This record gives sequence, structure tokens and C-alpha cells, in this order.
Amino acid sequence: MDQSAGVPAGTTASDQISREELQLATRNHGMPLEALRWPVTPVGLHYLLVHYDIPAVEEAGWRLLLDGRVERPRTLTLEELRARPAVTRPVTLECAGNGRARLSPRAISQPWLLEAVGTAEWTGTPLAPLLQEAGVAGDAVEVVFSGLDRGVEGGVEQRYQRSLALDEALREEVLLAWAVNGQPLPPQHGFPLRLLVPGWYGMTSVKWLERITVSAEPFEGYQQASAYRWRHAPDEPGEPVTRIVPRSLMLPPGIPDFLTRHRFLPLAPVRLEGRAWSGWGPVVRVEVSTDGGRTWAAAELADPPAPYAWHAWSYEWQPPAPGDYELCCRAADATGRQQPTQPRWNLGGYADNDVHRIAVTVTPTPPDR
Ligand SMILES: Nc1nc2c(c(=O)[nH]1)N[C@H]1C(S)=C(S)[C@@H](COP(=O)(O)O)O[C@H]1N2
Ligand SMILES: [Mo]
Repeated sequence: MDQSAGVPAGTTASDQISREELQLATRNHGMPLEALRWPVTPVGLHYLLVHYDIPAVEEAGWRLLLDGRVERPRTLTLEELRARPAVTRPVTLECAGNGRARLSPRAISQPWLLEAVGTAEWTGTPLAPLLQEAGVAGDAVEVVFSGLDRGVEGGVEQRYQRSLALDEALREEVLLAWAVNGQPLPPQHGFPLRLLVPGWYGMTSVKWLERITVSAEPFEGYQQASAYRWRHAPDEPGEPVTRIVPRSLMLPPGIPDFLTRHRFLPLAPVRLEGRAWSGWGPVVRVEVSTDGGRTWAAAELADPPAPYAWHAWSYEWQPPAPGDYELCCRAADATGRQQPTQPRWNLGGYADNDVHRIAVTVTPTPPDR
């Protein structure tokens, strides 16, 4: 059967992962879900997404250029940036493509299942005062952030660039970050400097930052106008993908089968736990189902985390009998946004946040001693 019949260009309905997807998957790793255990993800377990090649940057020759519609354009060394007021904040980053490989047909791109997330403690200096000191012109509407990495995507040669509306760029939580979990940024996470936009999907947080340009026109670059748009057909302009919609994930309980990752649990009380986040507002509710989503019960939320960090939750479960169960979790935030039961299909495979489901088998055997 021709599996491409009726499938939009750039997507596939095949169950098979292609060579191109595997190539991306071996470069860009996810966070193993057992790492949900840590409130702050160890750097090596944080997900990674690099569109092109990791640039090799020498701190000595590197400068940040701030130009465009400002009265006083300037260049800054890393030393000058580090001498400015610094803040450290835990921030949950999630890739907009998280969940993509679970859609059908799926975009042929980085084939994330659910693991494109992590929470790190980022250290940097707020962007807003730098912009204000430079004197933003009255006709400015956007700020364009350019990385040093170059590639070809959608047939377009480019450097990685994204923009933010001026009012978003001036929000106090937006940082120029040079450290993660107390260490200088490693090469793959943007050394020597990256933008960090808490609450927004990861594509906004430009790594290997080299230039910040205040602009009087909306930016029409590839990553803004072509990629990261919510569309159902290739000829639609689509809606821009912006903030992170709510998601919760469960730390997979018990032990996995090596190949299928199916889980096995002994017949004994078990504490189900995980984390939940939203870029729109605080998470106010997490619910758990142990019967595939037919019935739901409230999970317990830990103390509220820092504003842009994930919220820990837990639920005590007594499996009633040996057998197969589908464990689920779903979150809702203070704006009323919540996780849907069904995937939210779209062409690029962005912002799909349907409930997390884990198939488990409860076995009659007692746990190993
Ligand atoms: N310069 C540059 N910045 C980038 C990217 C990139 O490829 N180049 N990838 C973006 C995407 S799609 C995501 S999800 C995040 C991933 O950040 P991380 O690898 O530090 O987790 O970086 C963003 N910033
Ligand atoms: Mo991403």
C-alpha cells in the first residue's frame, strides 16, 4: 500500500522512523522520563535541540552586538555582560515539537515522543535594562535575536534567528544567560550566551547569541514566518506558536521492558509522581486516572515552585488486583487551559499536549528483596 497517498508534503503516515528522523534523533536527545525525579534536571539529562551544527565559539573573539532602532548601538564582551546585575532562576524549557512523533501523519522532523523537556537553573542578566540603556526608538516593534549557527532549512540558507514583540522582549523574566546549573553554558546549550524566554516554547530561546537588533518591522525570517506556525494545510499562513500550553508527565513507575518500555509493578501500594507546567500561568490542578481516562482523581500538588519552573505532583495508588492498567495524568493552569484527551494534530506537530498515558502490568509476584 502506498502510505504517502493523501498525506501532506513533509509529513509521513508510516510507522517506520526514517533515516532522516533517526539522524536527528541521535543528535538531539530527550530527557529520560525517570529524570522527572529531580526538581532541577542535571545538564546532561536536559533535552537538547540543535537545528544545524554546534558552532565552536572562542570567548576571546566573541562579542554581542546590540543595534537597529536604538539611539546608542553597542557591542559587549562576555566580561561586560557578567559584570551586570545577575539573576538565577529555575526555568522549564520544552520544545514546541514535543509529542510530534505520536501524531499521524507526522511532520518529518525531530521525532520527539514526550521527553523534550527539562528544568535548569539559568544565570544571566535581564535583557530589558540593556535595551532601555540603548534607547529604543519610538517606531520599534520587534527585537530580532540572531545565533551564530548557520544551515539550510526548507531550501533557505539562514542563520538561526527568531524575534519577539518589543513588549515581550521587555518582560523582566527575559534573560541573557551565560550559565546553567552553576556552570558556564556547555557548547550544545549555547556557549557563550543564549537568550532565555521563560514560558515560551524552546525555539524562542536563541542559543549562541551574537546579535540583538531592534526593528521597526515585523521579522519575516524562516523560523518566524515558515516554521513554528500552527497550520492544518501547507498553504495556510497559520498562527504563530508562542507560549507553552499545559502538560504533565508521570515518572514511569516500576521497571521497564528493555525493548517496548512497557512497565511492570508488583501488587503493592505505589506513589505515582511527576511534574506539570504551563507557560500561560501557574498549574492549579493535576489529575490522575488509573483506568485509561474513564475516571479521574485529584493529585496532590507540592508547594508552588518558582514562577517558570515545573510543579511536582503525587498520587498514592493501591492497585486493586494483578492485571493491566493504563495510568494517565493531566494538568490545568490558572487561565483555564487544560490538557485534552485526544492529540491536537497540526502539520508541524507543534504544541500537542494530550494526556500522558503509561501502560503497566501489575504482577502478583512480591518485589525482589
Ligand atoms: N541558535 C539556535 N538557537 C536555538 C536552536 C538552534 O538550533 N539554534 N534551537 C531552538 C530550539 S527548537 C529549542 S527547543 C531550544 C533547545 O534548547 P536546549 O538545547 O538548550 O534544550 O533551543 C532553541 N534555540
Ligand atoms: Mo524546539
